[in-house]
Amino acid sequence: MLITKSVSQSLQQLGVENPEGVVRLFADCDAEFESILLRAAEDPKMGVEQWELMRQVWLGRKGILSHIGDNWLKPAPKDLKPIVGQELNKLKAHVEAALEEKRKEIEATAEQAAAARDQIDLSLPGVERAIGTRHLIRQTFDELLRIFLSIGFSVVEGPEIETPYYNFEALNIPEHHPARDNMDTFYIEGARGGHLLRTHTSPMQIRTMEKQPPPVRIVVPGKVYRRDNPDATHGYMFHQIEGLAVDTDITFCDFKGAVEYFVREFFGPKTKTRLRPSYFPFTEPSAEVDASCHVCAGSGCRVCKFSGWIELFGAGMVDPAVYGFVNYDPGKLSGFAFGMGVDRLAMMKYGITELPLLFQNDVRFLRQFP
Ligand code: 2NL
Repeated sequence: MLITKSVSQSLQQLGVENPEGVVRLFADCDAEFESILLRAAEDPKMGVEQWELMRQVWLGRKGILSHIGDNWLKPAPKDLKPIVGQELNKLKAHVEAALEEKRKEIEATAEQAAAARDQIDLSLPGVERAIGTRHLIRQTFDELLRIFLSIGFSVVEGPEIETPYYNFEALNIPEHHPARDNMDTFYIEGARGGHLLRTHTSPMQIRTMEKQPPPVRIVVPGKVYRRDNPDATHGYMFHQIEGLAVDTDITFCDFKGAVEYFVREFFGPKTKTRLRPSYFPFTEPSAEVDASCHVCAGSGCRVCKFSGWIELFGAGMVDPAVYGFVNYDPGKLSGFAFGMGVDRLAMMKYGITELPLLFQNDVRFLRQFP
């Protein structure tokens, strides 16, 4: 029988009757503890919890040493009691010391493992974070603004929610003009006095002229909204830059010169410009500005639909009727204005055929315009 199993019996039941027997019994007990300890130390399954369990088994309230106290020491005959007490204390001290040493050892190796885990390998390459780039539309805006700033225009911005007066009335677009149809314009429901999403950035030109006397030389960049059925080249929102120059001596030549300068700056110095007659309620005369195709230089290709020309934007001399709305004197003042779609210009310049690519934010697309 294992000695550790015999602790539920008394010395008398174990047949131990003299001091020598007691010493031998405790020596066997100690040897058994040693051998258990040795085997456990070599067992890879022994973790923190298993060692704690071992401590309970030996030193716990209902552990082996406690049983020895109850079953060997307490009922021992008077003459054996001192030696049993001595031996029990010796065994207890040994077990305590051995298990405590083991505990410290485990703690130390756990600390070492944690320290090893936390070691930073400074030779590893760092984490590179992409910082991103300006979106192609932003890049195009910046380029357009750079060109107009270089010939003396300033930049003005304003609200996307406007009143019909600034968006239509003051631009000489009367009440029943088809552009005001709610097929083309987003009206905001329930707004007192009626509000709408601006269909062009012109309202800001009107507001600027209302506030300041001529000369005026401004460009107005921003988002504008029109009810279109979305397809490869149309959305319900697009980016626009409109420009306005008003002074006492601005002629059609100034208009043409500014337009030609802009086209050469944006598409390259060899680009030719062509004006075609057009109509806008707020300009007279009005023109469509075409540029010679930057892909085939005018000889005809798919991009220009074999015409040699690409339609860029609409423009014209400001209709005198517009001055009437802002208290400018149409007898003394003249000027030109233009409105261009930024998305369209970006698509033409960079050979993009699908408008949605500009708004899907797919990095495979964006990466091509660093
Ligand atoms: C186009 C054509 C244009 C204007 C916008 C304008 C503004 C004022 C007075 C006169 Cl305050 N004109 N703007 C003039 C001509 C054409 O836009 O197709 N835009 C996308």
